[in-house]
Amino acid sequence: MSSYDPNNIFARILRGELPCERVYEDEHTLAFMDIMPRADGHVLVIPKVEARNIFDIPAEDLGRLAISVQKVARAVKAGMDAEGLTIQQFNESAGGQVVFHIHVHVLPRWKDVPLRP
Ligand code: DGP
Repeated sequence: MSSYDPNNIFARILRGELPCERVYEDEHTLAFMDIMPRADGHVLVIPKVEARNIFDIPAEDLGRLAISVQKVARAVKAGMDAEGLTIQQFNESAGGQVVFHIHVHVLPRWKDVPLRP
């Protein structure tokens, strides 16, 4: 299995080396606006633990991440007045992952409005 690269973009955001538009933070997780939004209000939720993707994140941290995703999902749905929500999470290049620090996409949705590519 591939290893964790501590210089990936989200690790650098966590260390404060790169800026982000922060929308939620607690002891274990951080949520911020996606720089290439595929929907208005597109948020990313990440754990603070060093984990590449679903294959190496410890179960306890995955649970904490899920709890934050639910909090962010509820806030984003209300804040954006969305009709629904899509949650996506990609693993390894073949699975569509580009940034190799595990993250969850929270995408507000409206009927008949497709996600942008
Ligand atoms: P993926 O690994 O396929 O889930 O895609 C990575 C996502 O991260 C993509 O939607 C764009 C976003 N992204 C990439 N670089 C940055 C960045 O520097 N800042 C922010 N806020 N988002 C980024």
